[in-house]
Formats: sequence, structure tokens, C-alpha cells
Amino acid sequence: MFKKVLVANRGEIAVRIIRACREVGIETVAVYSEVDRHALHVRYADEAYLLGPAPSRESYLRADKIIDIARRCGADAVHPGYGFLAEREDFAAACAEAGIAFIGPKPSSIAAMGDKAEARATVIKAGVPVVPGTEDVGNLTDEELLKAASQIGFPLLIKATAGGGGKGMREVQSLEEMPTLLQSARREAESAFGDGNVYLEKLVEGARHIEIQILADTHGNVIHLGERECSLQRRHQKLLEEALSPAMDDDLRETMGSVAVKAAKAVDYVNAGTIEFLLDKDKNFYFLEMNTRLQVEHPITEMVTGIDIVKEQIRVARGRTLSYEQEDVKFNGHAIECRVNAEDPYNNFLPSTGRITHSLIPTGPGVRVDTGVYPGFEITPFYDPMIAKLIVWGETRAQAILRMRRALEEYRIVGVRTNIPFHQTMMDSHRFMGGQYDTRFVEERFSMDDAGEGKDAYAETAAILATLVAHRETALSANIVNRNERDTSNWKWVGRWERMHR
Ligand code: MV4
Repeated sequence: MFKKVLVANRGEIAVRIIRACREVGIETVAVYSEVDRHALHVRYADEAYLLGPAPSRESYLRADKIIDIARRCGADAVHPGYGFLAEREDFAAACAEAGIAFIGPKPSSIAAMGDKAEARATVIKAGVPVVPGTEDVGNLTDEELLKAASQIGFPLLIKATAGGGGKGMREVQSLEEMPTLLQSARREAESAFGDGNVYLEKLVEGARHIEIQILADTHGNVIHLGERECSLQRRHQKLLEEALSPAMDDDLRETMGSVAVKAAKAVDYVNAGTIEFLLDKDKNFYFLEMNTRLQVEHPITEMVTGIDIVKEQIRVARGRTLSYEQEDVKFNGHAIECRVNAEDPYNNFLPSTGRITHSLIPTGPGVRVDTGVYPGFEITPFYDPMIAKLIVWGETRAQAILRMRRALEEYRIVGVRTNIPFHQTMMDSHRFMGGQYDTRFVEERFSMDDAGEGKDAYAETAAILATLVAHRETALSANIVNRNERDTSNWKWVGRWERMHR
């Protein structure tokens, strides 16, 4: 049993991890930077130690200091959260060397999935579908890439092997463009990751971003907890996630879930992880990459499965078996997460800094808010701008949307600008309501004045949602919902249903 866990992170995720430890009776140690002296994670922990100045490199990325603190305060384990040191194989290895459990996967799994070309090659061998592209690993020369490009065909994507987050990614329309774009992709990857290595994939257009949560223990048990729909993002920053996806059905979930389990087993995975897929219009799916960490959006999976993912992480890190087998995993209702960022949606999502003077946090049935800030806390430009995650659960997707609209209305944050108006506009968007969106939606088809122009628009939206709810609740609905998932827009079936009842 762990007696004491050091949480090597800050903000809402540090608070989330401390809460899980508290509930199972484990003492907690926080670490913090100079600007986080009064942060919530410091207040919630049993002990706290200063790391250094605000910049991450001098604080939350100081692996040496963190391990030293863990050793000296007698922590048995370190939880890295997400970001910072979470996917650094050298940190995971250094913890093990110091006799401290790393609450996450083995260094070798982090490394195997960290190199995206190697990850591709590994999962291909395990029979996981990937987008057609280069299959060799190691440093491919420009000459080899040009040759491969003609075979793959256009349009294609140049991706950085050290990548993630779209850095060093280039869309290529023709062979003529290749040399220039190769050069700029390599240059960007080199400056972002210190590694200019790239690989190629055919471009999949108009796809959705679906990710499958998996849990694995040290006894060879691997299960999946279903998917999260993460297509609503802007510049590779996710803004809103849903579980389950409105684009999936039970059969597809079972298929993709077992493929995700295969991918995890291919790298001998232990602890919580996420397999990212692209899902195209014809419901073909392709492995993209694996995130070898706890993710920001893990709460929506917790809401629909009832499984505490952080507690399972701690449990398997202690060498215990998972508390659940695949048959025990049942999905109930629908969950949505809105990431509340300190940024101005009316001004190109410009980051907003300053002191939070007042805040009123929504509560009530089906609402969960994970946050690391409070009135008096200052938002600085040193860390990412997410100040809270507003998570709601509803019996149906429509109920969840209505609940999210209510919670967003209740939310008050004074002192910094937030993207709450963006989320409100999204909740009123007819395309969102119909579940009809892909990864291009926010950037190409969505505008802040899409919905809610005047009171009438709101009344109309509410009426549509009420109709959706009522519809789901009739026995009749099952058939029509099934049909809609195959061939018509939700929009049409609401109209059809209304005409039927006139
Ligand atoms: C793709 C793709 C289309 N085709 N690969 C973006 C970041 C990296 N994780 C993978 N990404 C993509 N890879 C092929 N072959 C489209 C994207 C993509 C994307 C993926 C997930 C979520 C949002 C995205 C936004 C733009 C592009």
C-alpha cells in the first residue's frame, strides 16, 4: 500500500489526484512554483514544497528536484498528472531507480508510443488499422519520402515522429510541393522537439477525432472504458468533449474498443492510457497515436462508467488487479465537458490574464466542476489557460445539453475573460445539437454569432432541445434514432417528428 504520494503537477489535475488519494487514505505531497504559493493544490495537500521560479523549466519540469523531494519526504509514489513530466520516459525511469513508484506506464511503453512512426509500426504488427503511409522507422531521407509520397498519393500529411499536437505537420497537395513543405516541417519539428524526423500519411478528410480510454494492470488485464468524442477543437486545443460519441454505436464501440486493447497490449501497457483514432464519414477508423497518461477529459468517461480512473491508476501502480473486468463496464447516460479557458472568444481567443475577483461555480444535479482557481487567484501567462472543466451528466445527450446550458448560465467569473460565451454559442448551435461535426467544425464552420441572436433564437433552441428530450423519452424514439444514425440528419427527424404530432 502507498502511504504517501507526491503529485508532480499543478492546477485542477493536481487537486483531482489529491482528492483520489484522500478518499483511499493516502497522504499527499504538493510541489509548487513561486507564483503557485497560494494555489489550491498546495492548500489541499498534506505537505508542500517549493520547486523554484514560475517558468515550467525552473519548476514543474525539474525532475531532479521532484525526485529529491519525494525521497526526502518519504513518498512511495509520484503521480505526474498530464503535461509537464507525464510522458517523459527518463523521468519514469528515474523514479523507478530512486525506488519510487511512477503512477503510469513503463518507460519502454512511453518511448514506444512517443515516437509516432515507431508507434505506427508497432500497432500495424498487432493488426491495428492505420492510415496508409510510410511504414519504415528510423530517419527517412527526403529522397525516400518523395518516393513514398508518389506511392501513397495526394493529398497527404507530413508528420513529425516526435510530434503530437499538430506541430511539424504539413498538408501536401502535390509532389511539386513536397520538397518545400518537407523542409519547413523538419525545421518546425527540429525547433519544437529537437528532432527533425518526419513520416507520411494519406490525408483523411472530414474525420472525427475519437479516443478510447483503456486501463491495464500488471497482471496482463487490459480493458477499455468506451470512447470520447474530441472533434471540437481549435488549433489542436480541445475545447469540448463528449462521452459517448454521437457518431458511434454499440457494435463500432466493441470493435474499436478491442482494437484499442490490442494496441495497448502491443507495447505491454500498464496503467491508464488513451488510443486516438480518426473516424471517417464511412465509419472507417484509423489509429493515430496513443497518449500514455491520464487525460484532461478523463472525467466524462468517469461520469458515464462510474469508474474512478485515478483510483484505478493508483491501484494498478501498487500491483493490484483492476477492480473491473470488461463485462463490468456499462455505459449510463451522456456526459459533456467544456474546458473553461482564460481567453477571449470575441478576440481571436487571445489569452487573458489577471486576478479572479469573483467566481460563482455552478452546482446542482449532474454537475461537476474540476478547478484549481478561486477568487483572489491570479492567472499568469506561465501555464496553460485552462482554469476549470465544467462537466455535466444527463440521462440522454439532449438532457446533458440542456444541463450544460443551465450550468454555463450560472457560471460567473470576474477578473479575466473566459471562453464561456463560446460554449454557450456551441450549445445553441444546431449542428452541435444534431451531433454533426468533425475536426474542422470550430475553425471552418462555426462563428460566435451563429446562434442566439435575440431572445427568439434562444426560445427556438430551447424548443428544439425540449423536443429532442421528449422524443428520446417515447417508446417510438428508438426506431427513429437508429434510422437517423444511418441516413438522415437529426435536424430532419425533429421536423419529421413534429409534423407527425401536429
Ligand atoms: C491526421 C488527420 C488527417 N489525416 N492524419 C492532428 C494532430 C495529430 N494528433 C494528428 N492530427 C491529424 N492527423 C491523417 N492521416 C487530421 C489530423 C487533425 C486532427 C486530429 C485530431 C483532432 C484534431 C485535428 C485537427 C486537425 C487535424
